[in-house]
Amino acid sequence: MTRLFSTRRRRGLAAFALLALGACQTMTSEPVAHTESASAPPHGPVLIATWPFGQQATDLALQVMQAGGSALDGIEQGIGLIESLGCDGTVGLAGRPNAAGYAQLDACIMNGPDHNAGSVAALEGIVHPISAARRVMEHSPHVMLVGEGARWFALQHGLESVDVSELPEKKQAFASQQTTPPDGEVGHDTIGLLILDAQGDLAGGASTSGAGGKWPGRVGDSPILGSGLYVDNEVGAAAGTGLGENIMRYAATTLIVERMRAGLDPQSACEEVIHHIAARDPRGYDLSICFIAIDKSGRVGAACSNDEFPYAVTTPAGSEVRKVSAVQPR
Ligand code: SD4
Repeated sequence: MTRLFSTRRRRGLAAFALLALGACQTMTSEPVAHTESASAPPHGPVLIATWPFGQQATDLALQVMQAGGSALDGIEQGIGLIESLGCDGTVGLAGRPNAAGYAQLDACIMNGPDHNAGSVAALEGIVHPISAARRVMEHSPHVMLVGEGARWFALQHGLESVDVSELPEKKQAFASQQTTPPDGEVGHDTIGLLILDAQGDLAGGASTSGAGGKWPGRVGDSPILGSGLYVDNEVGAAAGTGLGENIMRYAATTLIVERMRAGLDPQSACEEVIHHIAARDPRGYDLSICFIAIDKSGRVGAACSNDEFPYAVTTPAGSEVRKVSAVQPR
């Protein structure tokens, strides 16, 4: 997976201000065996997120919930923190720009108990896309808003924004080149966060700036329900990260949840879906895709097609970054 950990641009965006958490988490542990699946503690939430920086989201989300917030509050604030920090140059407005030189952001949120969801794509100049997604879910009759309409909606709901007056010029300059944009894989990651709360209900969210250098208007898997995120309150939830084009063509997180419904544990479900995609895709296992999943009993799992994959797991009993090796091709 093409990921550039060294570039961290921070633009001093107003944060959810958990300054104590400081910089983006990058430490990882040794890979864990693929059969690993944590059991839920008898009481209390279980949280899982993509990448080492996801631990800051899971830790904050747990704090939010322990202070009386809902799982959705945990999702919004946990992911919002990563959007503010610009971790890994791949989430929020500090994420890598598209081929025309500006950030277009994707985000999605889904609530288990009422199977409701909200999503925004190709959003420009809004600091917290995850908050925009939640507003779409809670304050619109729709599930997904994109581009100008998504920005207008976010502004109507008072969400924090930055000046986008230079964007028309950038768009014009890009359009006037009349060339095909380069292939857009110069580093990308997503914060995906899944929560099983103390009542046994599930929720999930995702946010990303998408693939650096992507074509303007390109939408990845993250805001597409069933691709980058899916939650079924009867069964479990899953989130994806990696090259969205290789996730969204297979509705991959729906497949993971359905495999859990059929009886697989989250770890096996994530692995099986990578095998499923690799068996059909001309790229085989060279897919650059990774998944996390959680089931209704709090078991968690993760798998990645062709790279190591660190992810964060937090419960009231502790918080750690785990790592899985790439799945072994069949
Ligand atoms: C996308 N899946 O937009 C996202 C990016 C990502 O690791 O997660 N990369 O394709």
